[in-house]
Amino acid sequence: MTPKGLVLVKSSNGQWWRKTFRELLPEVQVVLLEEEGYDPASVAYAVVWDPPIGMFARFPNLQCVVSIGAGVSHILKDKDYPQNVPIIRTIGKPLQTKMAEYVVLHVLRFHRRLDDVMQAYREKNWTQYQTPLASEVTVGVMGLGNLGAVAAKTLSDLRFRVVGWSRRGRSIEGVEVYKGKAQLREFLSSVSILVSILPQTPATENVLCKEVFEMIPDGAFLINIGRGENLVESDLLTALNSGKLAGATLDVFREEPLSVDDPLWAHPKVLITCHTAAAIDPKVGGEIIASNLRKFIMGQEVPDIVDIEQGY
Ligand code: NDP
Ligand code: OXD
Repeated sequence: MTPKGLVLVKSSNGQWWRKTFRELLPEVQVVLLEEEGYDPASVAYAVVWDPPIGMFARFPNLQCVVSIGAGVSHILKDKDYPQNVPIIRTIGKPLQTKMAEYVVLHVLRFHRRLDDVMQAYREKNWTQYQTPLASEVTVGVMGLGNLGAVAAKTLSDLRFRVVGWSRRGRSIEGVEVYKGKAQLREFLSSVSILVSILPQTPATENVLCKEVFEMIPDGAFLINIGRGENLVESDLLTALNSGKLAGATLDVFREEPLSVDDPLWAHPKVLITCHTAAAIDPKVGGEIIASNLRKFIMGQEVPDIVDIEQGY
């Protein structure tokens, strides 16, 4: 079936997407946002990462938008986003595995005191650090969606005590689940390592703030992988400097790339990774996106449609 209308791509890697669609979805015609000479009214589908504000208003006949990634805050930050145009987000097993790997890596870094071990090694200092059993350590996972649920289950399989928190709650084997604001304090009350894999929505913005840090036991660690907008950076610095929090791993930031002047870079208790926790693998991502778009065009059921009203 030859679809009517163009597929518009907004990506820093537009030519790669053109080639990928030629191979995987040859029935569509691709234009890149930066190109000229196409009629905006003929754009029917958009495949985007970080589109400029106002972009969607230029295309009156859009039928769907595909996010090159699991998150959609880069799309919904546009207040004029046409609410009747469905958004398909991109996830899949490889992304879940990557995210779980990242979470395990950074939880174990804190749990097994890797920074101290590395320091002792550099000093040729024979210190045998004792660490508690995983079952004596509580890891809290905020956000139990496609990525958070798999990360929580993986930690539980490693024998950590795992508690999870989400808006509506859900059942995950080996995980004690709490839901909503009413159960936030109880969720946080025993957490030694807090992992946030929340989307950015109006309800989650600034959720990682002073009030939350005060609800966690002293000396806990934070890992933020969801979105930078969910964290109040100044509250984090205060909590780290006072010793309330013992350390943080941050993968996402309000402004990316993080400015070289940002105090987080130099903070001794902070490790920064550059939004790489579960960066989508281009080949796998291309295959998922081409398959989802084909399903949409053919009128078939498409997985991972976003609830635009909730923002994720
Ligand atoms: P999902 O949409 O599958 O899950 C989101 C989870 O967050 C759900 O459990 C949802 O609760 C919960 N949630 C949403 N709003 C609230 C709220 N107000 N209070 C409590 N819980 C809430 O998302 P994914 O798991 O696929 O991805 C999560 C986020 O991870 C993405 O939106 C993106 O920002 C980020 N991400 C980061 C990457 C990186 O490399 N750093 C890579 C990929 C994604 P409920 O289950 O009740 O609906
Ligand atoms: C995503 C991301 O949303 O990489 O997929 O952050």
